[in-house]
Amino acid sequence: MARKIIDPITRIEGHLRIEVELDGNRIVDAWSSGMMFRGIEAILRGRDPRDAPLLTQRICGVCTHVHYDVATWAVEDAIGIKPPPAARIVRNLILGTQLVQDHLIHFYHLHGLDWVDVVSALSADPRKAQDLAHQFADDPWNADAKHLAAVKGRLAAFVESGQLGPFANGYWGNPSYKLPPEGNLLVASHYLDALDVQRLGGQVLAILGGKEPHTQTLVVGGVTCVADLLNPKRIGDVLFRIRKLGEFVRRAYIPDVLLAGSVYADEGLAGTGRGIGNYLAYGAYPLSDDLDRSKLLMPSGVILGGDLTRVHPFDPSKITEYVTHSWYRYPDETRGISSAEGVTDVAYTDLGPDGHVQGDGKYSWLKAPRYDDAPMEVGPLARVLVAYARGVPEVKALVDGTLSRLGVPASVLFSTLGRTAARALETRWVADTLPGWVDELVAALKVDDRTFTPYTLPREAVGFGLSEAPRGALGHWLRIEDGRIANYQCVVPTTWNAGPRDAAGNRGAYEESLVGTELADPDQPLEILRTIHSFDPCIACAVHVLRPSGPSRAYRVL
Ligand code: NFE
Ligand code: MG
Repeated sequence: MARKIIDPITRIEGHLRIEVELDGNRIVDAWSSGMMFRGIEAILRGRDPRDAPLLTQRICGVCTHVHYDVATWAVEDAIGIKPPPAARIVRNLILGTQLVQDHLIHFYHLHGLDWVDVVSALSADPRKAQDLAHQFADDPWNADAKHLAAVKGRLAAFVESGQLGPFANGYWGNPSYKLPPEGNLLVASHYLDALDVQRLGGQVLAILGGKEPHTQTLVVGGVTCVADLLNPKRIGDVLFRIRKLGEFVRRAYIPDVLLAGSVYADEGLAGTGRGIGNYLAYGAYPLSDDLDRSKLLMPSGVILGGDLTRVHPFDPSKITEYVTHSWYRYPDETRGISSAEGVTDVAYTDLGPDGHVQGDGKYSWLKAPRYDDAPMEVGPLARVLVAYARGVPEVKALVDGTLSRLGVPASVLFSTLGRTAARALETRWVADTLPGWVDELVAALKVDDRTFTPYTLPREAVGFGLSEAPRGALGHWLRIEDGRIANYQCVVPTTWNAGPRDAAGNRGAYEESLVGTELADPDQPLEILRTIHSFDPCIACAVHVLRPSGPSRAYRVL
């Protein structure tokens, strides 16, 4: 048995360390460690609850908007108000656009090169690459032979200069790369196109959100972008951009994932990277204006053991967090603590003396969230599976269409490839939905032009906000005492997926997904990157703690 460590894993946000135990080339055990230590939850104590949205948004600059959104819902939940319809729709539009932009960046710039060998693209025949593009799209994005020849020239210049820039240090030539040179050229070409196209998403966030990253037009009770909403030119600016984003998703992203799916189907069918098999979605994008947000675009639910015949109802009170293997202290570490009562008390131990994770030791700054005491995977695959199993027509059509196109059964979804494909399908789902929300907004404003619900802040209250960030289920819980925040807890997608073992020794989602994977070359652990990247790690989101340094309310980052 040999141990292998990848630290840090690149092309992600923050510092993630993965340690695996190998039996020959096969991974037999794995440990995921969040190695970054930050602070947000503790900063919020003692503050006005209305500060929570702006401060929690600073958790992360990647999912730049979601914490703002969820914190706003959480404070509104504590007050017992809902925003007017126009504000709800604007929030959906911002959240959805951010998801599309984030997923595009993820597939092309953070994950694509785990499937695509850019160096192999140099031996592609551009004319054949054009033909290949037409196999997966009627009207492929920017895929004529002349353009692809020019891209090939650009890539060759990169390589000849000896400065691969963003492509440096890849495991090029690894036998786990299976696309033909033409496929590699095509996706590499879209990699470059996506750098430009994703900006349209940022521009929509800036138009509706005032700025980007870190939008600023949400307030507890509603939104402040009133003038923009009533200005037809601004509405047109939004519509043009989200339509263009949708076009890229349909003509580049989906066909590129189909191309990859056709070549890597065996990996999916073998269940490589399957992981836990339990999936959790909180649900998101309220379509109704009742206080309970009873109608959602993305439904909530729990799938256990990969059983798509049964979706269990989601009950937020079943969420707890363990710290048995995390650098925190609980009075009783054999038990989890519910998010509403969450405790943040630092207990750093370092790893074992030999620099490796020790079996019973602490090894991560991430807590270990559990649902009904079971580990869960959250994210696009969880959302797509829950929606599919619940029979949401758009998702049924997208998933069934893709499976029949590739000639594979639904079981292929329970894999690294399935996780990557589900993200693409979800992007299409949301991108196709966004233009209709612009129409809904214009219509809603004609009936009711309120953008804000007045309220009185309670002295004592509890509340929580739940939604779906690009990487998965996101929740914020707060308790207000004497008009101030007494406790604030965030349980974020990457904590669910990247968290360590719990008291019973159950592995987290990253860890479980690696076990059983065979590495073609242990010195080039491409398969580990492929599976970990398929979750789209964000460690900035997953850890946010400070330690009090004394009796004053100053806090010191360790
Ligand atoms: Ni920093 Fe985040 C998302 C949140 S991470 S990116 O999506 O919430 O888990
Ligand atoms: Mg937390």
